[in-house]
Amino acid sequence: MKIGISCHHTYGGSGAIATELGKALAAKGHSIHFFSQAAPFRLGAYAPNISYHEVEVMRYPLFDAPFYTLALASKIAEVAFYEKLDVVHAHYAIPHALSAMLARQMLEDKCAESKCFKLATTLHGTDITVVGADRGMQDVVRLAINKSDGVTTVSHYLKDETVRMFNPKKEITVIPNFVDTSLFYRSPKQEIRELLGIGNEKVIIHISNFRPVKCIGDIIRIFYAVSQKSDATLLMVGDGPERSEAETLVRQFEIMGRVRFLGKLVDIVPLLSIADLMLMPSNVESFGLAALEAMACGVPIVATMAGGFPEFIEPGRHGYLLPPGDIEGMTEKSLLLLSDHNHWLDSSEACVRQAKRYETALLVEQYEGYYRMLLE
Ligand code: GMT
Repeated sequence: MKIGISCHHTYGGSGAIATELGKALAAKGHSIHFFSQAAPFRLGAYAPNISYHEVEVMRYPLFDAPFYTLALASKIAEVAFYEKLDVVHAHYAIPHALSAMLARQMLEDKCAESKCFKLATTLHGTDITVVGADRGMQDVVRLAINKSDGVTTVSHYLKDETVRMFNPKKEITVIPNFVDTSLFYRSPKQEIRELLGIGNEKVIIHISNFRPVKCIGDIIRIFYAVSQKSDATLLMVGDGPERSEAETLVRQFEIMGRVRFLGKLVDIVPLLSIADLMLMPSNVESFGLAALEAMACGVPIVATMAGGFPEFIEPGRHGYLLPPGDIEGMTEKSLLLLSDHNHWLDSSEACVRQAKRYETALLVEQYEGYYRMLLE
């Protein structure tokens, strides 16, 4: 198949899933065309069957804000026509699904309706729960959903939320996030510990784009309480709007020596491989790709009973799920996992087994089947 993939290039789950999907489809022989504002952060080196089309936005003094949505639509229309794309897969409702919809309208006179590409849209989370909940954005998100030929969500939670908020015309299919366990597996390296100046203490990790939904302050509060009773280091991977407040909190708690802010990193496996626990106290999380990738590396999770987490994290088996904001509960469960080695080992092994149920190859097959269904 010839497939266009439109996604965010920035550090985040939707861009990661879109890029890994495209790379896996290309490896199976499909022809993949990525559309983005800059190279998606997980694209990596050249690979056969992959073309990346950078969307250039025209700047003109009259335009206050550049028209990315329109430039993306033009680019999709151009490539779809010349490359005869079968499917365009938009990741995140706006602007990607909307631009693809516009591209189709641009092609109306050029291709017969039956020959034009099918539009698949994957909703990832904040496109519904945050952007979609904004009154000014609701109608445009609804349009993007209803004009897609098919819509998927990354969890049952997100499907239910989408139905509740938008009552879409078509049935939504759930295709969860996935992880390549041939790349994400535990392989602890002493030199990584040395590089970070970590001795024998426990390692707690958090990876995200530090947006308000991630409750970054709660991570610092939980870690502070844990560090009063257990020798531990906290690795904060990623960057975003909540980082400086988190750094201020670290200074207030006087735990600067125990917390490392490492910024945005692409190769996270070496860090996950030395981690004993991942903290994800988000108040909204449609799936939680970072947690799945950590589980593949044998890292148990302490997260919230929110969104899609309960769909793949079984409390007591793969870590623990507590109500959002329950700092005390998350501290207690973190200490439990860090102090009981046999319990940690059982959880770590169960996490690896669970992650294998979300193997990239299995879920990529589901997407291929989904595209075929749209083309029939
Ligand atoms: O919030 C992020 O980490 C990025 C965000 C995005 O939209 O790029 O991630 C969303 O999509 C991921 C991939 O499907 C999901 O695993 C995340 O749970 C989801 N984030 C939220 O719902 C907050």
